[in-house]
Amino acid sequence: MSEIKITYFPVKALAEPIRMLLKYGNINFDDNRFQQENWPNIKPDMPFGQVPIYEEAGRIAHQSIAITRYVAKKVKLVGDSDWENLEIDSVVDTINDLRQKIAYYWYEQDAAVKESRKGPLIEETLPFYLTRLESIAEKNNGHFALKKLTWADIYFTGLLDYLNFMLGTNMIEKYPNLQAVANNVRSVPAIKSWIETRPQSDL
Ligand SMILES: N[C@@H](CCC(=O)N[C@@H](CS)C(=O)NCC(=O)O)C(=O)O
Repeated sequence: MSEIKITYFPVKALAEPIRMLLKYGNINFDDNRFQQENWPNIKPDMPFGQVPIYEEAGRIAHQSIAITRYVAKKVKLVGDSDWENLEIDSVVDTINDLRQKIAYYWYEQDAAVKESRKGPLIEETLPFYLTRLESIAEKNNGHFALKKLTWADIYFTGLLDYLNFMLGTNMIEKYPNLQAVANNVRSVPAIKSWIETRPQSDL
C-alpha cells in the first residue's frame, strides 16, 4: 500500500497529469480506479462530491489543478521565482479554460443544443486558443514556459487524449509546436514507460 493514493474513474482525463508527474518523479502511488456503477456509493464521501482526490499520509485533497501543482513542486517541475510560476500557472489556467469550453459542448444533454455549439467551438474557439498556445510553444522551443520542461507541458499532454476524445479529432494536428510539447513529454523515459504500461482507456 503506497502512502499516496489517487481516486478517480478508470480514465485518464483530469487525473492523468497527476499520475504522469508522480511517474516522472518515480513516486509510488495507489492508482485507485473505481467503476462507474460504484460512483453513487463513493460520491458522498468525496470532499465536494467530485474526483479526482489525492490522499497522502492520511490527509485528503481535492481539485485537480491544485493537486497537480502540489505534485509538480515535489518533483521540481515548477519555476524558480514567483514570476516563473506565474508564467506556468497562466498557461495551465488557459488550457483549463479551453478544456471547459470543450466540455461545455461535449456534456450538453440536448442533442440540438449540442450540435449548435459544435460549429463555433471548432471554427472559432479552438483556433483562437490553439494559435496562441502554438506561438507560446514556439517561443519556448517546444515547451510552454521557461524554454524547458515544466508541469504546464505535462498538464497539457496528460489532458490531450481526453480533449481529443471529446472533440472526436486530433486538435493539434496542424500545430507542430504543440505536437513538440506532447512529444517532449511523451519521450521522457519514465513517462514513456508509464504510457506503455498504464491501463488502457479512450479518454
Ligand atoms: N474542478 C474540479 C472538477 C472535478 C470534476 O469535474 N470531476 C468530475 C469527473 S472529471 C466528477 O467528479 N464527476 C462526477 C460528478 O460530479 O458526480 C477538478 O478539477 O478537480
